[in-house]
Amino acid sequence: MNREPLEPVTDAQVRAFREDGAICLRRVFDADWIEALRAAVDDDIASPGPMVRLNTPAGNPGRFFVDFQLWQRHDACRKAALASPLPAIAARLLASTRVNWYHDHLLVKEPGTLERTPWHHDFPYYPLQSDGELDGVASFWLPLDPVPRDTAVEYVRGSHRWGKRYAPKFFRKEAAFDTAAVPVEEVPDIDAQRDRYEFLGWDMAPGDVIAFTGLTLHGAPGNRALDRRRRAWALRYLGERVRWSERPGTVSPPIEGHGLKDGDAIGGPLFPRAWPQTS
Ligand SMILES: O=C(O)CCC(=O)C(=O)O
Repeated sequence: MNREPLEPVTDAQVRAFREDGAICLRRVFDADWIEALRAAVDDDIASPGPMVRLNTPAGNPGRFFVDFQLWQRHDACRKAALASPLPAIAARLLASTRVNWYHDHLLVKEPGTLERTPWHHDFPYYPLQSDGELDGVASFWLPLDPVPRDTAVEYVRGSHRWGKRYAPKFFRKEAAFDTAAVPVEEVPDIDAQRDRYEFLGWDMAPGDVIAFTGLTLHGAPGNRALDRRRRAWALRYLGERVRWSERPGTVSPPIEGHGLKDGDAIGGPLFPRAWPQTS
C-alpha cells in the first residue's frame, strides 16, 4: 500500500484547488488500497455504525446508504485516514504545517438508485470556525468503483469564493437543520439555471480522488446504471487555523465525546494529528 501518490501532485494542481475549489488527482491509491477499502466498506454495509442513514425511501429501487466514522471500526480505513498519501496532500493544499483528521463519510449508491445528493457545501454542517484564506477543510472523494462523469459528484467552479454560507440540509428529506447559529441563506436552485455556472466533474477510476474545499458547492445524481455500484468514501482534514465552534442545534456528523470547547484548537483522540505523520 503506497504512502506517496503514484502520480505526484503538481504545483499547478495546488493552485487549481485554491482557484477552482475542486481538482481531480489521478492514481493516488494503488490497487491494494482499493481492495482493502472495498472489503472494509462491504463489511460496514453488512454491519453499519451508529450513525448509519438510509436515504432511499422504502419501495424505491437501489439504495443510497450513508455511514460515518469507518476509521474507528476498520483498520484499512484508519490507515487510509492517517497513513496514506492523503494527509501530506491535505497539508499542501491547505498550506498548513499541520493537519488533523476530522471525519469520514461513506456514500454508496447501489445500482438503480434514483436519489440525488442535493447541492450543498460542507462547512456549515460543521461546528468549526476558520480564519484561514480558504476555510481550512480539505475533503477527498474516493470512489471504489469506476464512476463515469454523469454519475460522479460535480462541483460548481469557484463557488468557495462566493463568500456564502448556505443552510445545511439532511440529504434524505432535504429538510433544514434545526439551528439558529448558522446562516440560513438557501442554496440557489443550481439545476434550474445551469447555464449560469461552470461545473467541474470527471470520469473516475478507483485510485483517483477529487480534492475539494469545505465551501465548494457540490451535488451528485443517482446511480441509474443497473450493472454498476457507486461506492464512494469521503475523508476530511483540517488545517491549523481551524478552531472548534460550539453551537446549538444540529451538526453533522454528530461526533460526541471530543471534549473540545468553543475556540479550542482541533485535537485529541477523535481528531488526531495526521500530518506531520507520527508513524
Ligand atoms: O457521494 C456523494 O454523492 C456526495 C459526496 C459529498 O457530498 C461529500 O463528499 O461531501
